[in-house]
Amino acid sequence: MEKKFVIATNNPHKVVEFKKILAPLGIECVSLKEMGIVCDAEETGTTFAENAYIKAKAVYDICKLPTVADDSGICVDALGGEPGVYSARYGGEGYDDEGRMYLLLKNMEQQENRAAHFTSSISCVLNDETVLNAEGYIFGRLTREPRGTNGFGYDPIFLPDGYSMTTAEMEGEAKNAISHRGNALREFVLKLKEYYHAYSDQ
Ligand code: ITT
Repeated sequence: MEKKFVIATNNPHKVVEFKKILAPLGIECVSLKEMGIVCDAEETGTTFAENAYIKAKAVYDICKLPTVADDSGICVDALGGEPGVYSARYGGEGYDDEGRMYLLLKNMEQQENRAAHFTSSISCVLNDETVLNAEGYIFGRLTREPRGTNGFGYDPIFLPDGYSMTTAEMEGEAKNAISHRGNALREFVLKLKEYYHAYSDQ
């Protein structure tokens, strides 16, 4: 089974999470930085899955090594699923992660329905013929104030169902055990194993 993957992301927080989630499953992750690859593919898709594939394929085309990408975001029920695939670009230019988080809180000020979920779509370009996909979710609600300094992005305002801590108050391992990215990557590894099982039986 392939055990080494290039991680097609420019987000250093994702790199840390990929490594922590996949190392115990026997998979080594190598970042773009470690590979000396510069690639920032334009995310022209309208779904998480499309954008994940665009990012993985762009890096695979450069290095021809098994490559995995994540496209993710937070979907808020009261906002009809926004910011969704536009989570990293919410509010347009001029906002950083913190600015986007406060913008979301502001846009949610009048809303009593705080339900939200994160989605992570994983695309793995394994070779010229094979692409594996997986998706994971975590459901919860938005707080009214940021809490915690771990994680990134919208973590300080996301309270998972059944927990009293935001994902930014959790230690990395606790977040990864229940997160959208953790769930998607664990499904991806199952699919990878199935693929190699079927392949080795042929
Ligand atoms: P790459 O495209 O290079 O992977 P990115 O950060 O731009 O990096 P996305 O396009 O997938 O990645 O945008 C995802 C955004 O959704 C991210 O910037 C955060 O704002 C938010 N997000 C995704 N996963 C998150 C998580 O686990 N915790 C908090 N916010 C998250």
